[in-house]
Amino acid sequence: GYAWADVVSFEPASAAGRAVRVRGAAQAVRAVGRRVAILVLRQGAATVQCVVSGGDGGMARFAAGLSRESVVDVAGVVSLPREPVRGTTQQLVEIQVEKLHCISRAVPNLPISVDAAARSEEDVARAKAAGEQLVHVGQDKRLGYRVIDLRTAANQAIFRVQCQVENVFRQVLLSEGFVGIHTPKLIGGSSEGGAAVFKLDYNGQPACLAQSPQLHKQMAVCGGFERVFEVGPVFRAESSDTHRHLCEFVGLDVEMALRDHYSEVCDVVDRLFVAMFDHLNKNCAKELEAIQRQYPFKPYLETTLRLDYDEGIRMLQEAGVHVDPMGDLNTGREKAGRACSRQRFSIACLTWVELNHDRYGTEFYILGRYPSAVRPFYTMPCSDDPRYSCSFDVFVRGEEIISGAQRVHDPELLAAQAEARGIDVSTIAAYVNSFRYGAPPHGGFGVGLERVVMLFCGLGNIRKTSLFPRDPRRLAP
Ligand code: ATP
Ligand code: AMO
Repeated sequence: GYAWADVVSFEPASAAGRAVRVRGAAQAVRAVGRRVAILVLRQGAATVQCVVSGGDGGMARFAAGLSRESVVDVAGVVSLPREPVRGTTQQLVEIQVEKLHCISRAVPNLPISVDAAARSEEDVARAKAAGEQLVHVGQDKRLGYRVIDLRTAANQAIFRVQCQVENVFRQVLLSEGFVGIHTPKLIGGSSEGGAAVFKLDYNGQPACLAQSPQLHKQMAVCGGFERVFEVGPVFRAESSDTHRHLCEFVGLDVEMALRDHYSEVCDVVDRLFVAMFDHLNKNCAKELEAIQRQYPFKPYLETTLRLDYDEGIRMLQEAGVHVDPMGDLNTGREKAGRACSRQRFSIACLTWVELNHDRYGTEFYILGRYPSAVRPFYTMPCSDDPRYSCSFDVFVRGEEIISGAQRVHDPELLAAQAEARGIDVSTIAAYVNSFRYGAPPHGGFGVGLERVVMLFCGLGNIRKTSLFPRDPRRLAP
């Protein structure tokens, strides 16, 4: 009999001569003469060549007629090819097919081909220079047929890397005594105070989809949990299409009791992300290589740099870039970026990335002590100068991946800060009141999972790191 086998686990030495049964997608089929067909079978990111021959050529003709991406079962014997097979992940083994069944037929004219979706910009440019016509499939079309698009080697790798990011986040925090929680996503008011909130009707009461677990993760700390984390969906009614905003993303959130200073939160960020990048470089080398083949990027530099906002502004000014010392560095940067529409980053942002890279040899940095005016209502002002706040943002390659801060745990100050920002305090009364029954000083941070993967892998567009992205226009598939 033939034993079920996985393509990825074939070892040339032990697999040769084994009678196997394999189910996979017909990635490519071609006839070789009248009696032989070559079928490339794909399972996940692994591919193997199958040789269909023998008899009167009937099975080879059937194979050659299979539509690409049809799901097929082959049964046969593993053999060692005379030369390494080109274009498959299993180059040192092939299968001599004895039986072939089509399990599920794909339509003959696929809306996009996996080959075309897997092409790098360089491949297309090279072909064009050589006078060849290679179809380029745009991102929008690829996302429209995401089920096919996800089958490329780079996409298979991106979501394996994403899974590792989430896993390291949990493992490191669990090892530091944090407890995982789940907060409600249906809430009575906006948690970030911004306009970007999805409103809905909750059995007759006005309600919102949570813009972050902010209020309830703080309430969990008030509830006696010293250190909590959450992995869950975050909803933002973003109205403009950017390369880094989604309307639904996966939030990795942390909240913890503080002893002295919000730098205790930065310490957790530091340990967590250095461990994470280290883990990815060590354990996801194959995946990173597959991503790099389609989307080339520079290797990551593994140290963290910590600077205060003022120092960052000063560095930029010394480099001759004009920035408002009390304005939002992020927003200012974005506005400049928008003005020159083909350029993703402004001069300030590019200069900032280069300054840190050249002077400190890193593209990963924590910028602290932001001006209070550009931070959310729940942020603790600095005790020495309330124009500044106990807050920070974390950047990878010049773009934000994390926001964090110490929170106000005095209910009167909290209500006053909310009101000053035009928030109706009655919509967050339960939250404000939870600081009336004894509340420890605390702080935390929020990370966007898709942004971490996008920036770590240098992917340039957040849609690439969301399985089925929800952007301002896209609600399907
Ligand atoms: P983040 O979560 O990164 O802090 P945000 O939602 O708080 O982002 P800001 O960084 O304050 O937003 O930027 C303000 C607005 O500028 C965003 O809502 C977005 O619509 C727009 N924007 C952001 N990045 C870009 C960009 N690269 N190009 C054009 N517009 C952008
Ligand atoms: P903030 O609004 O900065 O902070 O969000 C935290 C992190 O979430 C990611 N992010 C997004 N990712 C994809 N699409 C979006 N539209 C989007 N918006 C934000 C970013 C960002 O750094 N409550 C605070 C966090 C805290 O202080 O604990 C908050 O939500 O990676």
